[in-house]
Amino acid sequence: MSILIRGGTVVTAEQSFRADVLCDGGLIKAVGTATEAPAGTEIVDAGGMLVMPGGIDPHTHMELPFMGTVASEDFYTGTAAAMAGGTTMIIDFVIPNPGVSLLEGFRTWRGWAEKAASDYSLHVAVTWWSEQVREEMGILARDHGVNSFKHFLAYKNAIMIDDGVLMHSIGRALELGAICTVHAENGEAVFQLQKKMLEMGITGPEGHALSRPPEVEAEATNRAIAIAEVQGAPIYIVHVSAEEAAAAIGRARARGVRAYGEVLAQHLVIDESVYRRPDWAEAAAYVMSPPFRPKHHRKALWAGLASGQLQTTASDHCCFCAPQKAMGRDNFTMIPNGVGGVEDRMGILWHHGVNEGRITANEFVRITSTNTAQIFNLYPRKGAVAAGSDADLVVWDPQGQRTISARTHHQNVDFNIYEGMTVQGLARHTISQGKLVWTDGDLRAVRGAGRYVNRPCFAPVFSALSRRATATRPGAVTREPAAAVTP
Ligand code: URQ
Ligand code: ZN
Ligand code: ZN
Repeated sequence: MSILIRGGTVVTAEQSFRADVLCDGGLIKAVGTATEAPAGTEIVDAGGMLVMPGGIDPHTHMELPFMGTVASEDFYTGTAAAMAGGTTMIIDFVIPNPGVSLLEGFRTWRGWAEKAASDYSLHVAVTWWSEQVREEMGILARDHGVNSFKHFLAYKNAIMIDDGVLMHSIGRALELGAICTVHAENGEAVFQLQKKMLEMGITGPEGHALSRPPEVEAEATNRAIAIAEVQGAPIYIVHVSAEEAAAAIGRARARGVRAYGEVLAQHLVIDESVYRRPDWAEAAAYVMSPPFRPKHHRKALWAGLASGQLQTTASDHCCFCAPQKAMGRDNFTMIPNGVGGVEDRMGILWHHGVNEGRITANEFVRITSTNTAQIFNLYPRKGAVAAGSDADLVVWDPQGQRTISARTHHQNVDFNIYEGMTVQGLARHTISQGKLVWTDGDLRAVRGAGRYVNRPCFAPVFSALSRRATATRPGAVTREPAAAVTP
């Protein structure tokens, strides 16, 4: 079944131009004007609208077992909601408990993700270290298309690792040509601040923010960068929320370190006042880590995205309904950390970014799709509007308006952190694998239609590093991208 998207303006990370887009067999076949369409082609009228690469969300946690419960959104409902918002691929996380085989964890998550409605891939978390972990990282990289490994410097007594594990893992990833990503908060400091809050009688959601000040994020960000830098390795910091952390990434990049930063849409528009809402459930719904910050942090995050100092945007979609959040009714440290947002990321970024003149439409594409595709070696299969790329596209209506609400969203969670916000700019049509999956409010997601997408490692740079290590102090290491990712 072929689709011709006609009359729109194609917007890529590099340029905007009038063109029709012909899709067939799950791929983009032609981008140009006066494109002939085979008989039976479905026409999508994109007049007055923009045709962009489908969003890629590099940070989601569908059906994550966490803090004694399981996230309420599963891989089917979560990818369906994502497509309703213009996102056509997610990268989720395998998070094995310490001592559990990474390969076993990977197989478990692959089973859960079978129900996905859109394409997806999986980062794998290193939550402990041994020769077995070293070995399994190699197997995952070589045989299962894993080129990114996650590390939590927070969540003490659960999945938090120490600097030794991070040092080993970054070194191993470098050998493989994979990249390490980090949740950067000093978990020991958080743990002790949590105890202090409780001893002071602060048990509500406000204690969550007070126990995770920007300083604990900045410290861990600097530490993660340093542990990568001394090995000449790249590093990717997830959910950068504090200006001090953004600055640490900017300084590292200026020194030639290949450091990347990811910003969550919610940290750009919601501030820490939510934790002071009188209704406990309303405040607890916003408990996530890093927490929402005072407003002044936003400026640095937007500036980082507009300047290229920060590269990607995500949702960190990790949903818990009110009864789950209520597990921490008397003790904020028991409130499952996580919020939704996979459906609203693109609309929030377009409205507050492009409409308000903070970023251009091309930068919007860069930070919602293309940069993620390039960093995780999915490009140009994903994150591009070009012949031969996957037909994952969004027809974006810059005039369309909608008011965000849990009453109308497609996410499987009873709360929407953007409740009541009106945005101008929305996905009018979403095409996944060359099929219309969302059109004018009609969601046609198919359970299990999604594919696991391999992400080949970059050429191992260890040899280059060892050459450099003898000649000079370890510094920036260029990552020669592997050959174009073949569908
Ligand atoms: O830390 C994360 O990224 C996961 C556990 C989701 N929860 C959160 O609060 N960000
Ligand atoms: Zn995290
Ligand atoms: Zn996360």
